[in-house]
Amino acid sequence: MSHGPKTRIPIWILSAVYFAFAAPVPDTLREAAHHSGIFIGTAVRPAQLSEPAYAATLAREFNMLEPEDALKWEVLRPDPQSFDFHQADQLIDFATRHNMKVRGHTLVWHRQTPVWLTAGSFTPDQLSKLLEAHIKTVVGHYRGKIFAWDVANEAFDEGNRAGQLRSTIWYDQPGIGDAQQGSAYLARCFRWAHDADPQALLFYNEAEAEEINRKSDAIYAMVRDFKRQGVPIDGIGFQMHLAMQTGAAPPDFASISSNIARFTALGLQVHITEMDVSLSVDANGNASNADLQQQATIYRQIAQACLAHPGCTAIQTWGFTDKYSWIGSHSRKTRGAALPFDRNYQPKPAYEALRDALESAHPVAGR
Ligand code: 9MR
Repeated sequence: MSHGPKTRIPIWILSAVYFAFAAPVPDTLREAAHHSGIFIGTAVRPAQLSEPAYAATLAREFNMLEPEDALKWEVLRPDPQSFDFHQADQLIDFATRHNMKVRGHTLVWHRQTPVWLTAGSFTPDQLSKLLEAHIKTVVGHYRGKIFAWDVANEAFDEGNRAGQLRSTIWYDQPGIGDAQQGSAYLARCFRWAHDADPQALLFYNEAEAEEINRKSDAIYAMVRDFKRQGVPIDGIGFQMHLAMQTGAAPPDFASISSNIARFTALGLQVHITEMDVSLSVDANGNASNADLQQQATIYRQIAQACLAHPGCTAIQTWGFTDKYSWIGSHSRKTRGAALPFDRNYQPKPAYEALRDALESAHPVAGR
C-alpha cells in the first residue's frame, strides 16, 4: 500500500476558513437580539429622523420602534372629525424600509389629549362613540403594520391610591358608560381594538408595576379576569423608568423576575416598553463614571430578567441617545444620561451591558 505525500493545509488558510464560518460576534444590539430571539426597540420622534447620526444609529441598532408621541390623541386628533396620521406614517415608513417591527402607543390614556376633548362636555354615550371610532380607525389604519398595541396606558392610580383605577375622562369623568364598574371600560376597548385588527397583539401598559406591589397585583387580577371572560389581551408592558439615586437601593431584580414569571404564566407576553435609568447630572448634563457603571449593571440585570422568561419577548428603551430624552425636560435638567448612547451617539457602558446580555442569552424555544 503506497502512502502519497500528506497534504498540509497552511495554518493561514485554516484560520481564514474558521473566521469566515464561525458564528460572528454580534456587534450591534440588533444582531445580538436576533441571536436570542427577542425584539430590541426604542421610542422615536419623527423630527429627529432627518439627523443622519440619529437615523443611522436607529436603523443599525434596533429591530423595533415605537412612536414616542406621534400616535397619541393630541397628535392624531386635531379636531373631533379628523385624523392626522402624517407624523406616525413617517415613522412607520422608516421602520418598513429598515425591516423593523412597530409597537403602537397608545389608544386610551388620560394624558396628551386634545383640549377640544378635555374641555368639551360630552355625555358618556358620546364619549363611548368617540373612543370606539378612534380605536377602530387608528388600529384599522395600521392593520398589518403595527404588530402590537398598548391599548391602554396607566389606567391604575399611584401613590396612596396605587392599585385602584384612576379617575379619568374615560373611566368616570364622566366615562364611556361603565363608571364604577372596574375594568369593564378597558375590556370594551380591547374588544374594539381586536375587531379592527384581529392579528395585532394587544397590551396593557403600566408604570411602576415592574415589581410585585399593589399596582401589579391589581393588574394581575384584572388580566386574569380578562382571560376568564375571553377579553382579547395578549400582553403586559412594563415601562421600566428607573431612577438611580446615589446611595439608594437598586431595583429589586428578584421581584421583577417573579412578576414577569407570574404574568407569563397566565399565557401573556411581557414587553419591557420604556426603559431608561436616570442619573444625577452636572450642569453640562454629565454623570459620574461610577454612576455610569452602576447604570450598566441595572440595564444588564433587567435584560437578564426578561431573557430568563420565554414569554418576555421585547426590550425597548425610551429613546436611545441622551441628546433626546424626556427626562431632562421633566427634571429641570438635574437628572438625565438615562439611555444607552451619549449625546454624541457614542455607546455607553449601559450599551455594552445590554448587548452582552442579549448576546449571551440562550435562544429559548417559544420565543
Ligand atoms: O416621552 C414622552 C414625552 O415626549 C411627553 O412629553 C410625555 C407627556 O406626558 O410623555 C412621554 O412619554 C410617556 C409615555 O407616553 C407613557 N409613560 C411615561 C412616558 C414618560 O413620561
